[in-house]
This record gives sequence, C-alpha cells and structure tokens, in this order.
Amino acid sequence: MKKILLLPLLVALALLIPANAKTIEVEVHGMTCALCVDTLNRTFNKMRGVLKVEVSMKMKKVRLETNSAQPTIEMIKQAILDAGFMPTKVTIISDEEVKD
Ligand SMILES: [Cu+2]
Repeated sequence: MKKILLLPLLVALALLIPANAKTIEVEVHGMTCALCVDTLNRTFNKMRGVLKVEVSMKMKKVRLETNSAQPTIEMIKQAILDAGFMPTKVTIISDEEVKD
C-alpha cells in the first residue's frame, strides 16, 4: 500500500523542483529608468523556461533563474535586443545554487 502512494508523490515532487536550474546574469546597456526595468521584467516574465527575474538598474544587470534547456543564451540576447536594449555580457553564474 505504501509503495503505491509513494510513486505519485515522487512524480509530483519532480515536477515541483526544476531540474538543473541555471542562474544567468546579463549586463544590459541602455537601462536608464524604472520603465526600462519594468520592460525587461515583463519581457522575461513571459519567457518560457524562466523561473525568476531580477532586474537591477543600479548594476545594469538582469539576473535570470532558468530551466536547464531553455531559454538559450541566444534567445535571452535576442529578447533584450527586441526590448530595445543592448546585452553586453552574459555570465552563467551557477547550475544550481541561487544567491540573494
Ligand atoms: Cu527607461
């Protein structure tokens, strides 16, 4: 009886915990005001595979927590260009750990 209950529980857990979450930091040129921050936030919040978005105008950086496979660095760069900004440097910070 216990084994039957365990399997769906494990499946549910696996779905909740993203496999190989990745933190990517992008330096963005052209961010000047709160509206820019808002634009970038909205751009990445609707992007598939993005779990968390942090935009810092002070640091001129976008930090993304993503799934392992998506989005690719190219997709991220293109989204920034489409939003009207210039991605200058992309750094993959970690494949698991998330800093604050
Ligand atoms: Cu602005």
